[in-house]
Amino acid sequence: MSVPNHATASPEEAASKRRVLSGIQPSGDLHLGNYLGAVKQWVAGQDQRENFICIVDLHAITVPQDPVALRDNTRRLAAQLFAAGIDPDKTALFVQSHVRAHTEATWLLMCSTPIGWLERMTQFKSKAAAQEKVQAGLLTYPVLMAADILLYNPDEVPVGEDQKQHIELARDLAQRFNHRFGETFRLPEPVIPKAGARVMGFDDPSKKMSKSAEAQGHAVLLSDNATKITRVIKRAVTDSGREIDFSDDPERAGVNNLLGVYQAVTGHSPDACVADFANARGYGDLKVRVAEVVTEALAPITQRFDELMEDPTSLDQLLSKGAERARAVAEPKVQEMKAKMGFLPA
Ligand code: ATP
Ligand code: LTN
Repeated sequence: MSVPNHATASPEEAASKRRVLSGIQPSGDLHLGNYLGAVKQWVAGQDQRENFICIVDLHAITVPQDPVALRDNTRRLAAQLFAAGIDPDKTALFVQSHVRAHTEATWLLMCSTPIGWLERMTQFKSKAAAQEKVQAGLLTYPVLMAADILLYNPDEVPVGEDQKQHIELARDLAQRFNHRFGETFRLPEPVIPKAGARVMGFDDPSKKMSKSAEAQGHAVLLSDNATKITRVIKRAVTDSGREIDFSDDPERAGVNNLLGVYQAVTGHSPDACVADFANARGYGDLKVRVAEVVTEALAPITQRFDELMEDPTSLDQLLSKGAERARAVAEPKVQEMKAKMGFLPA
């Protein structure tokens, strides 16, 4: 029996499913934060939802990119997503630059975006502070993200906590457009997972785990082997206490992060997680156990990733199939925008 294909389902079938749209940057191998905060949710929802997942290469170039590395990272990310359980028959996984409607809609939206709204974005402020020269694309990044979302009229936009402000901006832009040109966009809703919503760096639990951070010991990657995973987690920065409990005390952020990872991987309730460590002799025991559950969860993903990377042609074919499905939704939407705004039909 063939697997039902939701992303290419009949209009009636697709209409009965909630549509999900999310995006992820090809800025390096996926880490535990991406997996627990985003990818796991996409995989879990793909049977009940109509899923669109966009590899946002156009967002990646808002900071300097080496062309060879960008191409390699885009393929590696696609392979890691498929390896983590994204099923090409159920989810339209596509590359943003393959669907031109995204750039076209960005310009249309940008022309009614107040600069002040963009300058207020906390991600812009922190990324701009880290660059010697700030390019315009870094400022207009959230408008491209709004286009990614609004073109698909999604019911849900699953993201980590850090992206909430960008979704609110997309809502504001949608409202503005609807008000000025008539009902066109659904107002997007962020869906933020509770456990594992924000995984922090193992080297510095005050900073979120990030693909672009280069420090050794910062992240566990989906491409890491058991030895590396264990080494990173065993060296995780913690305080000098002994108590293993959830806490929002910044001094205890390291232990809180390890427990949060444990909770997200095992799916246990917070109380059960704390109870699991009632007899632990200290943070060493916690680290050993967290390393075990993480290694076990990632082993099959790493293996599948290696297999997929051996056949780039098939990988590219899967991506072009995803882009075709995305275009079928995004292209009519951008045409609707242009017609409402008064552009002459081509
Ligand atoms: P970069 O360092 O290039 O900004 P990133 O690691 O922050 O990358 P993104 O590509 O920006 O990752 O995000 C992909 C998805 O993973 C988003 O839904 C984002 O909110 C989520 N995410 C990223 N980092 C974390 C984290 N540390 N904890 C939980 N979720 C995260
Ligand atoms: N900015 C997001 C990635 C992203 C996205 C999107 C997420 C780009 N377009 C559309 C959800 C919906 C990030 O850096 N995590």
